[in-house]
Amino acid sequence: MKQYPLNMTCNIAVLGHGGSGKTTLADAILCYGKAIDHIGKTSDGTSVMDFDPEEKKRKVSVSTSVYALEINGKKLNIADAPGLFDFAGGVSEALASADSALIAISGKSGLTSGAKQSFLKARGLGKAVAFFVGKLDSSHAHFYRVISALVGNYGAVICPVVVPYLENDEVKSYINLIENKAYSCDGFDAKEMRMPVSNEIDEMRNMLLEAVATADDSLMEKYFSGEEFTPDEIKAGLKKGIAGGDICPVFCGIQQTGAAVPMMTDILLETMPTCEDSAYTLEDGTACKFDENGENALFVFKTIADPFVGKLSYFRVVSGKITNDTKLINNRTGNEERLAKIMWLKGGKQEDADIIKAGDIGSVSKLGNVLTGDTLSATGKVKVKPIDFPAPCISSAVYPKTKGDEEKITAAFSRLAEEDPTIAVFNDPDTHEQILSALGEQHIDVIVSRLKSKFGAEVELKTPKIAYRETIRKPVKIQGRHKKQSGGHGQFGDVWIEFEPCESDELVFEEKVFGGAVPKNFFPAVEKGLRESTAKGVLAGYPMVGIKATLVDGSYHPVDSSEMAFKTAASIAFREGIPQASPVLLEPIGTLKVIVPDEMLGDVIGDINKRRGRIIGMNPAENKMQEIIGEVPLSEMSDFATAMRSITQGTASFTITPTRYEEVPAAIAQKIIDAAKQ
Ligand SMILES: Nc1nc2c(ncn2[C@@H]2O[C@H](COP(=O)(O)OP(=O)(O)OP(=O)(O)O)[C@@H](O)[C@H]2O)c(=O)[nH]1
Ligand SMILES: [Mg+2]
Repeated sequence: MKQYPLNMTCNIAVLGHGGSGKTTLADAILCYGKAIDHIGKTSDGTSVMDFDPEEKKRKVSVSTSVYALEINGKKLNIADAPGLFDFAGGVSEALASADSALIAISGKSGLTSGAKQSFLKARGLGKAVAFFVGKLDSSHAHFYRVISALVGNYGAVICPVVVPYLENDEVKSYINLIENKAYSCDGFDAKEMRMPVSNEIDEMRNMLLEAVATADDSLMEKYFSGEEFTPDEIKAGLKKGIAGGDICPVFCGIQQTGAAVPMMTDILLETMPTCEDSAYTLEDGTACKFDENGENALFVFKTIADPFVGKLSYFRVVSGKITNDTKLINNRTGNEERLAKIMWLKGGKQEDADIIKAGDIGSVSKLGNVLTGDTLSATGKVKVKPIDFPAPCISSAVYPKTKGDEEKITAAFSRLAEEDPTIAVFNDPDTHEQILSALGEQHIDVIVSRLKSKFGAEVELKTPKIAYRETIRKPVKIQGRHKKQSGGHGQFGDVWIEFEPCESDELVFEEKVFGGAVPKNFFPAVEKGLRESTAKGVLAGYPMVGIKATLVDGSYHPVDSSEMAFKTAASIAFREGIPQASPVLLEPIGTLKVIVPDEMLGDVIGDINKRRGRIIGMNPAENKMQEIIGEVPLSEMSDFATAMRSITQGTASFTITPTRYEEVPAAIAQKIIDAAKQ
């Protein structure tokens, strides 16, 4: 592969709603660029971008793939991101590698939540955005409905560039509004036709001309004097407007056949920001230009863990020129890393590279201590702003299918978590379960499947146990007496204990013994007996909290009393006293914060109420969203992520932070107690 200057290199992330046709679009562009010889089908596993076995099996993209392509004398890296929210980590990675985003919208499904979220994410990172309205061959696809929705949502930035001419809702030709010419497209072949007469198309062209006039003062003058723009002027205006965020060009076509894809690709290559136009951000917020002559530095935006091939790190060079055997220092670890063999990315394959320059993307294997988000540089001082990944929001408890596999599973998890920063695996100290947290049920399913296929570790999933606790509500005074005569030495311990509620997780122990009724040296044994007893509550066996125990009286035997006997006496007092002290079950309560679009507020509040949640407050948030703050019992929240996704089509995000314990309502408590007794 040749070397290209910054202004001839361009990295585009393909984003959009699940199933909107992103991977097929990426394949179509690759095929037009002659990198592959036919447009693959994700539905039969023949796409070069959906190369992962999990993607072929599920027929959806699961992670971001990158392909380096030489086209029209330029270098284009395409990053095809997954659309399903479960795999949203891939969107963050794709955007971290790209100068701009191409959002695929299905002409049939329209401007859905996934496309809107892609837009917000891309613009939030300051990336230029273009839209491709595809699948125009499917019945009920309607380009002009999508245009109205885009304008309705984003206003004047929406700028049609290639639009269809429709007769009876069928595409008769594609209009290149820059040239003002019509083409009939058969796959990649385009034949010029007579320009149709259509008010709709005139309106689209006016939108384009207005947008470019607004982007450039000199064009504005020309526009008002009624002069026509030349195609080159329009393209220059587009380039300026797109880079400044004032224009989002809109294209259309059929990705499966390739119709109108060449027209879009050619225009994108001329008008979207190149590496020269875009910038990267350092951790301190400074924006920097990509610079081939600067210090060698690269940013790792994705990692693949493979038990056989080893680790593969995807990187974008931010400055300098990386060659084989370049040595760089990792800013996070301070370790020197040698990049033995650098490669271009070709979907699931790699191609050896000699030099990878600033702005461009490559990969390198076997950097054992390097993680996604790391910056490697000659001095080790460069630190690119880390990627903002979505936080895991759904949890499962993981049990090995085969006893003895625990270590293998833990090792495999840590490898998978290196590959996927949206996974968290930890041991719950309260329930002693291993918990896997991720972005959704399909995400967890893929992780479990990869554990098996990549690491030979089989696991079973369960709903995580809830860390209930028990406490008492009223004081009680009780005797615990332990007396045993078995042949020679007997055992004797006798205590009177007052139990009462208090504000402490740990048992609070005091003694108020008069006249040596219980000798001092047995106090620790009494305390130990009580403390050990609190580990298992009397109702359902959950740890007891909020108890104060005072040793007030007792008696002893000069020969038969022992520490063991007093410990046993104390535990008898506990076992008999606590059931009389109105024991109750406590459940963990968390603070819930949900960000949700205005129009879905009612449905989300309804769902929270159904889960015994309480709404505490509401605040307006950015982008026509509201923040709901509430308190919820954690036991009701295991499927909250799934419910939110279906109620809000994946537009809501939320966090739950455990805060305190509260009494479980009686009817529910009884069910928990009954379940514990089984
Ligand atoms: N009618 C029609 N269907 C298409 C076209 N392109 C893709 N599809 C179908 O749409 C479905 C999804 O296509 P993909 O390319 O996998 O979509 P995607 O956006 O990459 O999906 P995810 O990555 O899983 O979100 C597949 O069944 C394709 O066959 C098209 O141009 N026309
Ligand atoms: Mg895909």
